[in-house]
Amino acid sequence: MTPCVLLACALGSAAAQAAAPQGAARPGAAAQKAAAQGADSASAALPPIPDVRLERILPSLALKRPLQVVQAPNDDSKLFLLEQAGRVLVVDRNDRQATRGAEFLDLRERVNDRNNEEGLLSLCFHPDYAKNRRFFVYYTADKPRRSVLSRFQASEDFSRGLPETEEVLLEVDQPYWNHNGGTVCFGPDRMLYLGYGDGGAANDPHRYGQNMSTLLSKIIRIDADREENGKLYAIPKDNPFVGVKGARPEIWALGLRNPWRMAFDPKTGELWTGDVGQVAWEEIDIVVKGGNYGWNLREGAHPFGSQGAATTSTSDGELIDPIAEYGRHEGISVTGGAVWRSKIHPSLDGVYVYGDFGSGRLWGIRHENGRTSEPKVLLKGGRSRWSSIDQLNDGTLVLTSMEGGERGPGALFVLAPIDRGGGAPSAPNAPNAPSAPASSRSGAQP
Ligand SMILES: [Ca+2]
Repeated sequence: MTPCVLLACALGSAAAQAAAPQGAARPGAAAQKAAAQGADSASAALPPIPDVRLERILPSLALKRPLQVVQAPNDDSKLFLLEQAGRVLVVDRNDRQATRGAEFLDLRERVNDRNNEEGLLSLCFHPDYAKNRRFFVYYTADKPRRSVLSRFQASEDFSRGLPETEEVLLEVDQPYWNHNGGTVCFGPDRMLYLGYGDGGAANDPHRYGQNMSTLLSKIIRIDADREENGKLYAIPKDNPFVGVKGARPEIWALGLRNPWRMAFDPKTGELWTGDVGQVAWEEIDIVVKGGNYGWNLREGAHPFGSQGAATTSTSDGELIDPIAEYGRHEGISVTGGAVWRSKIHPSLDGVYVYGDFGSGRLWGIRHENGRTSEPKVLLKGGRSRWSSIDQLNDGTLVLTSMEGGERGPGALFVLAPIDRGGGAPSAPNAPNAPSAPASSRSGAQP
């Protein structure tokens, strides 16, 4: 198994990419997509995206391969930090002295994190967590190799997640170690969404992308508050493929290669994802009900493979191109982000922030009322290895980096706009953005 074939983003390409010139933003992806949809692509009609700086938070905290930051709906003060090996730590978000988080959950004995894209990948709390103490976890396990979606309950004082309360909702066999997708989250409709990758290897060898009998390569939507047919979840009646012969009724959207992070915009209800490409194009998608995002017929907004050469639709409908994409001169493995929705720094309101795990580049993009802005490069690159970008309860974002490589300490950042008008900065003590050359990075993506 050659890593440069298997990973969307191989180590080999990471080195090559590091030598490539930074800064040459590829124009036109968003405009091209918008034009294809007949939308008004004029960025000028949308508010500008401000320049930003990164501010480190919890600077003394020791983290090992941090993968996600989430908050419980009943507590804005704490951050739950996922470590890939299977631990969840909890810390006060403003504790600049914190060196260790308190352990909320330890699933290391159940989690298989042997390979780069395996491990404890995502956690989300039930919207009624304050009442039912329920939360959901997505991880990879072994013997057999599979991905697991489980429900847990917290202790009565909410200080601990209780491993013994695990109830497995869904297990999906994983043929290979990579492309496990990875985000579980509730939508504004209180349904539970989960993104699966194509099962791994290269080229989607089993052609799961367009195969409706598997959950691989799909985003699913289930009702986690009802049980039916002997399962711990129910199928929402308005799911797009209910009653379609041969299709799993859990499916909400299809044709994703490896949706690494997805998030709802709490204002518009739109679901955004970053879908990791194979060798050429990383993409950002807005996921709609029943949407087909093209894999393995399309990579980004381009044909993929012999069958994809002239394909823009299937018998079931159009293949949906991304609203933004970038090539290997800008990065090797996209990390989908989230939309800023906060009265804190209103100039960022509505900006979707996403990054690249390999190059450390960071972008912002707007998409409103059918119009899409050009992506703006917020950070050209550096030693940050963006593993997750998550929205907190207050609508601000936390950016998680595995910087430091395999055994590095990891780091967490928040964003602040840079005031070009000469006024006081909106947030003090910015320790600044990472500045080491991109070539110093090592390791591979989650
Ligand atoms: Ca696609």
